[in-house]
Amino acid sequence: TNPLKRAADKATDVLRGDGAGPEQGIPGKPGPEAPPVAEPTEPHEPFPLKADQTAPDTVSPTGQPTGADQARMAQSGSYLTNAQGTRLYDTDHSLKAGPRGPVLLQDHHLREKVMHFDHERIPERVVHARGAGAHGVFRSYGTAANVTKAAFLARDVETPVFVRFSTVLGSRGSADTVRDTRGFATKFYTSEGVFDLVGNNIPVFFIQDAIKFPDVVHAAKPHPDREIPQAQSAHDTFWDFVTLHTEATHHTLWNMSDRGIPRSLRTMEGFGIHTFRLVDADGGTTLVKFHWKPKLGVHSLVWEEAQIIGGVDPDFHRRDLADAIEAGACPEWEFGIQTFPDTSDQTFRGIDLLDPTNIVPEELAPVQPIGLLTLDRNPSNFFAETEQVAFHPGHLVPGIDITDDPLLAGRLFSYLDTQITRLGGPNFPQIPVNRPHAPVNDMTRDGVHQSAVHRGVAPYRPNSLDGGCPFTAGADAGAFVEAPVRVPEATKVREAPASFDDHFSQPRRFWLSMSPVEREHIIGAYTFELGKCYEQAIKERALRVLANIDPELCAAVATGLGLPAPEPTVPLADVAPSPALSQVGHTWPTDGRIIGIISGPDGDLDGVRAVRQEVLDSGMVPLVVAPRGGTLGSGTDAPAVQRTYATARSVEFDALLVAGTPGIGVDAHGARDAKAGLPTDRDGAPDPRVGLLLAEAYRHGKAIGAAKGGESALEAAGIPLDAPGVIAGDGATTVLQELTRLLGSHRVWDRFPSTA
Ligand code: HDD
Repeated sequence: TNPLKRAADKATDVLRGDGAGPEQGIPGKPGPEAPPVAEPTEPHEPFPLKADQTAPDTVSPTGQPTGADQARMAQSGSYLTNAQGTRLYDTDHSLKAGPRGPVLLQDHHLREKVMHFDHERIPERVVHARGAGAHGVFRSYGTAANVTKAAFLARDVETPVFVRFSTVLGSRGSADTVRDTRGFATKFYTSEGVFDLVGNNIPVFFIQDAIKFPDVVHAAKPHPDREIPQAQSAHDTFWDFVTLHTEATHHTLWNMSDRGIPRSLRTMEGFGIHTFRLVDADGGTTLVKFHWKPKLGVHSLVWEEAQIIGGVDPDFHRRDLADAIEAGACPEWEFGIQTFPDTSDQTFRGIDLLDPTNIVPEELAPVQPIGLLTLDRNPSNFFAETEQVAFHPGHLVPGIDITDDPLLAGRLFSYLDTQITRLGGPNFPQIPVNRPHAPVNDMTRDGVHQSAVHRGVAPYRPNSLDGGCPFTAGADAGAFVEAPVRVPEATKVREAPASFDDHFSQPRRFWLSMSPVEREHIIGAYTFELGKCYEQAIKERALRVLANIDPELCAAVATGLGLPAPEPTVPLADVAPSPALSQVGHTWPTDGRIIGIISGPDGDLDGVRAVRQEVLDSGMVPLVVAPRGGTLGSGTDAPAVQRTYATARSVEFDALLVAGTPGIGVDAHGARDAKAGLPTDRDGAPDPRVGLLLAEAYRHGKAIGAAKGGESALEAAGIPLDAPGVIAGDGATTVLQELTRLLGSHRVWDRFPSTA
């Protein structure tokens, strides 16, 4: 149990006294029977400091170092105090004129406590408000050392990182599994300063110029009159914008694909999107695109799962990430770069590298691994770390520079600006999670929330009063020096280059690269989203856009909407598919996969025990699902029950195994057997919630197994025992082996109608 809580409970008990009035616990005024002083019996040590929370090199007014010690000050000592460090004897009652009398204005503790509470919320991020973060480490292979002088990319360098994943559209409290782009922002605390890679799980963007960002966000956010729908793109204003503004077509298509509903944050790719410029030690430059490749593979939910989870467990992704890290199944991504020569036209094989709606297929420019990211520590305080972390694409280090992508240019302005509103002033780099691990010696001073006490009298250059310090460094001493790139002579215009005008060939490549089942999902997503729109004109316009991607896609969605399919208005692009874009057809590790083992008190308990152990031994997670909580059966080795028929839902499991007879559980209200409400001709049928578990898992293409009589539960759920991915056998562990093999492909793809 939590020592903090125990101490707090004990202290409260002591203060309350046994039958004594509240005043009897006041220190110094003991009642006759109460102990004289409230002594917490198990004071806790200060929380351990985090390496990433060391502060700028400054001193406090008392000459004590701040920063590291300041972080410790956040919670220290055994006694409850006010914000000024004065100990409190009671924080549960306002100061009153007698127990039933009016509250006194002079209650300064009440005033301070409520004042702070009133200001606990800060503005949520205008986009990417819903997020989850984790600490980790980046280990560099050194394979990029020939193209960049960035110290953290040299061979075998370890750099602490903080990563924040997010959805884009929803508010802070919105559901995790909505159809949306996911943010993938990484803060590298390098020895040369902070480098932020502020990317997404989709390699292209809606717009080519940052000046359109307010438009796309206003269109995608809830309607301004009723503020609905929350965290959805399935509404008129979104589709109005993306069908009028066809440069959004490529990103929208990715959103409508399985990429828009990741299975887990641990199974998402990440992309830097823009083309960046790497600079080597001799000043040579290379254009690159950054990639994060998850070791567990790229996996998604199916749409029905995503919708169910939105209600059943809105924190699904956040919980999954934190649980995995806590269990030691630390997620890993390989960092990679696609490299391109830094030519004057900044194109590669005809693809404009400055257009952020373009990818370069991996078949044309392979992703070369340059390091490994491991997330191994959960934040200890969500607000302090995940909420207050502030990313900025302009946080660059020597060896990594920007290009003239017009989307990136606007971002360089926007991210600093937004932190001033969100974090209340310009000193947000001093917030612990934002502090660089390299020494900071800047000449910015003062401002709201200044927490450094700077030394010296001359925060300006040149100066003589501080001995001319600090000095500027040259490139040879680790300074960030902009790559001396030639800017073409030109006339000021508000225009995009003609090469930005092709809005359909890249989406067509994506569509052609999808497997049949992925195409079916895309058709389903467009049909759903456009079906939620009210305006006929928007649906018709959307179909005209789809016709320019592919007639088959357009016709299928048109059928679903009950509208005629229009003809393309541009010639269909002749592009080769990029197989790397498909998520289907690979085999992946099964680490961390969740196996639901369903059984009842009369089930195959030996089988449950054996399967549980094998699942654990192979790095997966067993969850025993049974009619009631507690243990399954009796005896010291009776398996513990993690989910009951009332609390389990299929969406949590990657595969299900029924070991023997599942039995009947208590209904959701705990009042009676679930069977009691069933018609008598269902007597002998398993619990209907087991049927729902199995039927959903079957519909969602999950591997399902049954052993020792569990087959009858499958049959009762209408699942054919000879269907693809359904394994029936006598030994539970033999069935498990087959299920594990199937899990390597993530789902039983053969079960989806389109591939039958
Ligand atoms: Fe942005 C947040 C990713 C274009 C303006 N953005 C934000 C976050 C991510 C991205 C992952 C959340 C960071 C966090 O976890 O704190 N944004 C992108 C990508 C873009 C992009 C990959 C295009 C390639 N963004 C973009 C543009 C603008 C912004 C063009 C403005 C002109 N983005 C912001 C912002 C946010 C933000 C308003 C909100 C909170 C924050 O910055 O710190 O400034």
